[in-house]
Amino acid sequence: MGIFNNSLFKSVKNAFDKTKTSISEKLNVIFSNRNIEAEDLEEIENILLQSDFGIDFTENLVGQLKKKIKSGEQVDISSLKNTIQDVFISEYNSAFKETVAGITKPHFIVLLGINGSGKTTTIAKLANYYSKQDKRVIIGSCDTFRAAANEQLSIWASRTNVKIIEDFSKDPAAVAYETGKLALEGNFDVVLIDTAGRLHTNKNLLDELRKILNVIEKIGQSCSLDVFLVVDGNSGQNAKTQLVEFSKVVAITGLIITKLDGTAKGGSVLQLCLMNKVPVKFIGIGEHMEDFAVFDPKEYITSIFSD
Ligand SMILES: Nc1nc2c(ncn2[C@@H]2O[C@H](COP(=O)(O)OP(=O)(O)OP(=O)(O)O)[C@@H](O)[C@H]2O)c(=O)[nH]1
Ligand SMILES: [Mg+2]
Repeated sequence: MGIFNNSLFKSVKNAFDKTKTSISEKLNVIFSNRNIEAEDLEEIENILLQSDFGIDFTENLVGQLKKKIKSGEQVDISSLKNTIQDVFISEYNSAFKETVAGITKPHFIVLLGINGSGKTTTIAKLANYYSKQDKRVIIGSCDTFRAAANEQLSIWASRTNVKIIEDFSKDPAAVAYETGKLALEGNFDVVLIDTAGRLHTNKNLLDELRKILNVIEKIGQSCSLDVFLVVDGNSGQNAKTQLVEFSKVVAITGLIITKLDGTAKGGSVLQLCLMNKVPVKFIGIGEHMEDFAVFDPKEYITSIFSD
């Protein structure tokens, strides 16, 4: 499903405005009236790195531009932007060839990530996304630290047909168990598990996370499970560390990158997904329920580099 043609969501084009300004328009200013020469490549490299496009991608791109220039091809601003888009799409497609996994009901989705990355907000967005598709959704609120912060979610859930399970007297794994059990008994389609924010360095909280996942794997043996790391799009290089470190503890099946509405570092999306071969599934582009989109690599790169 495309991100621009889905009426459920706000257009994401604007979300990448800052990134677009910081890269695409910078390139326009420099190269609008002349072709790109070999001595310009370092500057292009710097511009891409400043927007967090990452060293591997940038080097690959510059290598391809170098070849084109050497062979006598004229490279202007529009062929530069086309090459950037082609390199990204080809890297993305070769990294994620085999990601089409089957879904067995109920589908469990566990969100994890550091404090404040946007997990609870994203749980509400996902619940809204699936319930609008007439899926029966149940939420397990396995964050027993932030009862007050989750109140909003409960109020919202009580107004919709989304069921929410929370019990702040129980440990998070017990809430996950209760949610999973109800999901199976009640024939739900999607089970969303919110977890407390944690750093990869906090052993107790990582043990707790493993416990939650063990419970889910046991109770949902025959069900499909996704574990999504929720990353703030502003975290730049730190997002890489989060992905690498959390991956050592749990098998992360996808990324959700939030707060892309406020960052010029939209390039980090690309770097994160290509680096660890973990696909980006959804993006957050604002604080409201509809400020959310399924990630589509082609539309993402086009929204930054098309004029
Ligand atoms: N602009 C913007 N703000 C967002 C987005 N997603 C979440 N936020 C805001 O980020 C802040 C933290 O969001 P939460 O959903 O509470 O984050 P959390 O990961 O659940 O936080 P903890 O449970 O404390 O770890 C809130 O003020 C949200 O409104 C987004 O896509 N864009
Ligand atoms: Mg939360």
